[in-house]
Amino acid sequence: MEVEADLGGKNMLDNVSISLQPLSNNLDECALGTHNCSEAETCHNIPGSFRCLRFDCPPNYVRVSNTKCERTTCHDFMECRNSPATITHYQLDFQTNLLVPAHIFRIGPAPAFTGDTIALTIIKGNEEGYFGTRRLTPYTGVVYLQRAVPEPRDFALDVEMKLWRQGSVTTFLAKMHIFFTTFGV
Ligand SMILES: [Ca+2]
Repeated sequence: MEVEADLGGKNMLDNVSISLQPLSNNLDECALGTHNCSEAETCHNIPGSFRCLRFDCPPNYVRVSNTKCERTTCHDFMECRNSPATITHYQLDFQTNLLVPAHIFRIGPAPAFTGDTIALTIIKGNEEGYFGTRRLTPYTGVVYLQRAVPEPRDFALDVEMKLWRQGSVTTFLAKMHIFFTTFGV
């Protein structure tokens, strides 16, 4: 935007531009470096704030990416079948007062093969029954929100997926960090 003004014949305001800042509290503290997360933590920006998340791998797991741990060994049939082959962290942001029921994420093997069958179970973090699971196809399921979240709130949900493929069963664990915030303000 250019502004012209008559200042005694000399145009002092040539090429003045205006800058606009949205009137919201949506600063990205993670990008700005104003967060206080430690080296071992991952900064996650949310409207109005930020969170410091830890993606630690438990014993017997090795980190294969910033958000994923892989089991190194398993010793017997039951352990190999029932302990997660991988543990993966995900972060999701939603607005408070999302209309329910609402599918909040889809989960399934990638790639999926003909004959794959899954079962989903929320094994932690759903004590108040905000979430539910259902299968859409034999190899695709969703986690959905079934109770309204009226106030800003964080959830840490452990979702287990069991996959039956060619006669064997493998367990996968998704650790979901879910943030409900009031956008804008
Ligand atoms: Ca923020």
